[in-house]
Amino acid sequence: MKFLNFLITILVVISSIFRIDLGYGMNPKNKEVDLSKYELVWSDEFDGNELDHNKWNDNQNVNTLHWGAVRNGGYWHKDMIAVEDGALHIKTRYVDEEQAAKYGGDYKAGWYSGYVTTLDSNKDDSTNPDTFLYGYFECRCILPAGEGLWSAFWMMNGQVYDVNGNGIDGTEIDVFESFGYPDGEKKTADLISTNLHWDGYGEDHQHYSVGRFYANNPYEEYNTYGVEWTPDEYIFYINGHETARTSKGGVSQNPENLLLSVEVAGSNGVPSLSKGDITRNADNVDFIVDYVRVYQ
Ligand SMILES: [Ca+2]
Ligand SMILES: [Ca+2]
Repeated sequence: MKFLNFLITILVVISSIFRIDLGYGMNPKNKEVDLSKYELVWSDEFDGNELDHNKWNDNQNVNTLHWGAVRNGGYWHKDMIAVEDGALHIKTRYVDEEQAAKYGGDYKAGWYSGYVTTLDSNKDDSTNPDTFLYGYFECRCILPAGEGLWSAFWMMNGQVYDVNGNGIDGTEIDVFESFGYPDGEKKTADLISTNLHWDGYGEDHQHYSVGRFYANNPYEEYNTYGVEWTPDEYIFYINGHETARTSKGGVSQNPENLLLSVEVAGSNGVPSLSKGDITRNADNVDFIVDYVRVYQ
């Protein structure tokens, strides 16, 4: 029995050192992204003092997605978007009744975060397209270290809502989604999730979980998360190392816009404590994005 305990201890130590998959998630492979066939065609290094509105739209009320003020357990508002110290910050803050009243509309006291999208940014500026078709898309970021917060780097287009039995017209490509902090256990906290969605979000909704993958201390350190999107497949990367490849649903053949977002777990503006007590950790929590780069 002593020997068995010893053996189990050794196995757990070895698996944690080499991060062998014990059923929670997978490590990136050794295979690295090959950028030699690509050129950097678009990027935002977030070097200024404010969001570049030629590149990004940060107002959910003035773009064609029309997602409105309420988003799951919180609210989305452009006041949560800032560019400082060479990075985009999508903040999560508690907004009181007085401030919410100033926002008007559906805004109420609660937890606020935000999103930015290339969709419906300055349309007259051809050097900053709203959408992209194929290429390598990479984001370097630190995830927001608050329970119940859900950050993501993703792509989609309006055709994602069209139901036709495949994702060829449009697929929501979730390069990474984070919702594991701290989730009680370190082994899940370091995992990000990669997903595809197509055929809308109603009863015909299709979802493919590409996998859950280990990043390197993602709530405290910068990691890069990327997808190589070709006409034939999606290949996902963490820090330039391949995590998975798939063509599930049929690869999207239409241009898609980029998004960076933070959501609060819950519904109707009320946080879900089952997903973690965000009031314990969310104060002054930022999703920090050093850059977004597009290679084609
Ligand atoms: Ca479809
Ligand atoms: Ca930067």
